[in-house]
Order: sequence, then structure tokens, then C-alpha cells
Amino acid sequence: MSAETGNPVVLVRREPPVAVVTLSRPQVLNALSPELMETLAQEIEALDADDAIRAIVLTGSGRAFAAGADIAEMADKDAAAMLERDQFRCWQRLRATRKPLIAAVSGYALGGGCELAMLCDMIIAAEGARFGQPEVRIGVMPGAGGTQLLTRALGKWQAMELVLTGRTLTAREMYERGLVTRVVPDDLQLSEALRLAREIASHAPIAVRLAKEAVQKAFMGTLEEGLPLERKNFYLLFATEDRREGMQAFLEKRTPVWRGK
Ligand code: CO8
Repeated sequence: MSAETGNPVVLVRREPPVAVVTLSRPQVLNALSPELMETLAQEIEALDADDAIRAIVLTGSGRAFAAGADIAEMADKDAAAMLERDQFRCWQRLRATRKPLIAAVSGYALGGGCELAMLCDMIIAAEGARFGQPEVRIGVMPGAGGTQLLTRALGKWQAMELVLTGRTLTAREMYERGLVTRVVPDDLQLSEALRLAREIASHAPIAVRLAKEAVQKAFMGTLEEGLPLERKNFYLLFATEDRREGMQAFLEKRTPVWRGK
């Protein structure tokens, strides 16, 4: 429950094998207050530990996915107070999610909101969604991965323009630059993200988890680190019952039955 309004700031809907997590501070465009981030980390961790859930969709509400960190809440803080609070621990907890995390974005995904979308494994964006890192306009800079992730996704020269001007890009522009997985008509982002989540959830859970880990490694590390990890995970899957079942089902021309083992 939010201390200000008495309403929950994060809503969770479980529809096994998938779940939808909704940011719910629409009156402030889902500004990411410390309370919201802590609740979000707790809820996602709970879903990550829930055997019935195999993929998680994260979405916004009202006019935004999220318009960034809560400026009103940060405005009077000094460096020591910000450091002491260590809000980025929540972001680390979210980054540790092992199940696929799909962002369904409509409206604004700005600052921390853009960073939260980028923290997800896939981004389904409505035509009208807008992405950007406007922090320089209020005298700060991205702090939850924006400079690093945008540069990896877009390359130095395009990321630099976004970060130094604070300009926003449309969903289609982000798609063309490789940051958005798919653009869909307005209001279809959630149903499309759910469709994708269910498709992923229909596959062998351990294979999905290890494959996600390997793609993340490719994004975060070097090829020298990534290739051995991919190979290790590939071999590891031969120790699972699901791998045996998947190949047997293929040979017997039937649908596999996954046991998550
Ligand atoms: N924080 C707090 N309140 C916000 C925020 C925000 N980030 N964004 C919007 N609001 C509030 C507004 O103050 C307004 O409240 P009220 O109705 O009480 O005046 C309400 O939401 C609606 O907003 P607007 O009236 O401004 O709506 P507009 O349609 O005119 O404009 C914009 C929409 C363009 C999105 C505009 O609201 C805006 O520029 N918002 C701020 C965007 C921004 O600068 N984001 C970056 C913040 S800094 C950051 O994210 C750093 C990340 C560091 C790590 C993350 C840690 C969590």
C-alpha cells in the first residue's frame, strides 16, 4: 500500500504460467519512488521463485510506463542522503530475475522508466510510446544503467545524442535502432506481451532460463566469457529430463510435456 494514497503502487495478476506486474502511480506518471521500487523488487522476486510462473510481463498504467525517478521525492536530497539510501540495490535485485521479463510499454518511458524497460529482456511497445533519458534537463544524468545500456544497444553516437540532449524517440525509432522488440498498435502492447510470455512459457523452463542467462552474458560481457558460458549451459541441459522428453517427443511426432526437471 502506498503511504500517500492508501492504494497499492504495484499490482500483480497471476495467470499461470504467466504473471502481469503493473506500476500503479498513474497520478504522477508512475514515477519510480523508493517505495515503488522496493515493492516491485519484492513482487518480482516472489514471482521468480514461484514454480507456477514461467514468464513475467511488466507494464505501466495511465499515460506512462514510467516517467522516471520521483523528482519530487529526490529534489531536496544531497549526495550523502542519496548514497546512504542505496536505491540501486532494488535494481540489482531486478536484474537478477531468472525468468523472462517482458516490458509492455505505452506512453512515456523516460529516465528511470526507460532504464526499467531496458532492464527487461524484451520490450513490446505501443506506437505512441516515447523513450528517452531526459535527466540532463533537470541537472542530473542516468543512474540506473541508461548510459551503459543505450550505448550498447544504439552505439556511442546515437546514445550520446539521446543522453546529452534529453530528446525522446518514438517506439518505431527505437525499434529501428534495435532497442524495441516489436511495435504494436496503441492498446495492444499488453495482449501482445502476454502472447509472447505464453509462447515462451510453453517451452522447457530450464532451457529458457539457461538460454536467457547466455544471451545476457553476450550483452554484458565479452565473447571470450560468453562462448564458454553458452557451451556450459548447452551441456548442462543434457542433464535435464526435459531435454530427453523434448527430443523424444520430436522423434515421436508429439507435443512434449515439460516437468521443469
Ligand atoms: N517524478 C515525479 N512526478 C512526476 C514525474 C517524475 N519523474 N513525471 C511526471 N510527474 C508528475 C507531474 O509533476 C504531474 O504532477 P501534478 O499533476 O501534481 O502536477 C503529473 O505527473 C503529470 O505530469 P505533467 O503534468 O508534467 O504531464 P505532461 O503531459 O505535461 O508532461 C512529461 C509529461 C513530459 C513526461 C513530464 O511529466 C516530464 O517531463 N516528467 C519528468 C521526466 C523526467 O525528467 N524523468 C527523469 C527523472 S530523473 C531519473 O529518472 C533518474 C533515474 C535514476 C535512477 C532511477 C532511480 C529510481
